Amino acid sequence: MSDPSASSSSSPQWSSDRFFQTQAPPPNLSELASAASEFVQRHIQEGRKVVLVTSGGTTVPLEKNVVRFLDNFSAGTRGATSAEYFLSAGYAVIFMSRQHSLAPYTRHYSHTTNPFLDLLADPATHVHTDSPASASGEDNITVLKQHVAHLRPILSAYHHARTSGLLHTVPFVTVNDYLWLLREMSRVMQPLGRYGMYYLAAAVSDFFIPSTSVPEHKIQSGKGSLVIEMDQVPKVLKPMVEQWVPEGYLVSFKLETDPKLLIPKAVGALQRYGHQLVIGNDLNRRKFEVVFVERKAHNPVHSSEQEAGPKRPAKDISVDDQQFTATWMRLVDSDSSQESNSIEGGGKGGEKELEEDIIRELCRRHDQWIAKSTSAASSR
Ligand code: PAZ
Repeated sequence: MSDPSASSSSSPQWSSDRFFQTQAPPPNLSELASAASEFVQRHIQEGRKVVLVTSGGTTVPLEKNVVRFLDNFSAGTRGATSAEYFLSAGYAVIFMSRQHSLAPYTRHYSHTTNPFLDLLADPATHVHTDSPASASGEDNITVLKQHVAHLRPILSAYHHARTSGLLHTVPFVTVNDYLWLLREMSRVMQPLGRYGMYYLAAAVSDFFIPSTSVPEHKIQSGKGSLVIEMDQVPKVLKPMVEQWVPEGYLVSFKLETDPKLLIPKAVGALQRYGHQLVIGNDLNRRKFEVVFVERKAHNPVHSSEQEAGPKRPAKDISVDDQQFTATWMRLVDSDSSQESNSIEGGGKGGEKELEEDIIRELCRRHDQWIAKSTSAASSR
């Protein structure tokens, strides 16, 4: 396969209009849209804030009858974990995630970490003593005692999310489906105005293959090396901010592997798209360290609003006469919590999750965003 970065200069730039005019939508788009619309309308009536959480990686199929596809590393941990904290904070959540990636609550018992069957007693050796009817072990399967304390609150929260109607899931697989669904979910959430938040944590491919260039059948070997040309995915954040959900609070993520690029790229994204916040993370440090990059006016520490939460030291950045701030957030027991401009939010060995602090900060910023837009609207 050729290096996509080597060929990107010759790849045409796709506008989002051209993409949506020429690339097919997922076949079930209208059903997914009407189910999501019903969800949003219910929460608008109940006066609840709604957040769209995108999560997991997207694929780029190499054939229409897909045998092979390009993928990325994301398991959807960030998105699934964040969705749980948004639910605890009282949000209704549209969880738009890669099919079969991690999901809220069940993520605690994925097949690799904590395989579910490992939690259960072996029915052949375990005797139930509480009820004569189940003494044979045929009617009941028992969770091993040492796992009950961990499982119980997760199970309660899982059942609450299922029965309360606060969690709505929307699956995607390919990058094309992701883009169509992002536009559709934005349209559906548009009536929420400032009460909608958009938390884009999915790892979305930067490149795709236009449908006219995707072969129908399995690519055959025997003709030497395989060269794949990919086009750049259209930058949909721009129409999202300007047209789809202009009043919403929009948070994107930026992943880099070279730490030097993180803040400049995050600032570049804010300048290009004009949304509210970029959360930067390094591939290998993403579980315990992120950086919030935002316009100075959008950072509650720098705003004239009354401070509600903890003081967080933010580093000022000036680019092209515009003022930005970078605020690090770390789990305290990480090896790099020594820098002066950091939020210390962590706990002991793996118990505390960084997403708890991320979501708390976002809720605060979103509330401030709502208050500001409400007072701006009433003074018009
Ligand atoms: O899914 P995960 O928890 O393993 O990784 C999360 C993440 C690194 C994909 C996310 O935090 C992120 O940075 N998403 C945006 C990636 C990007 O397109 O730059």
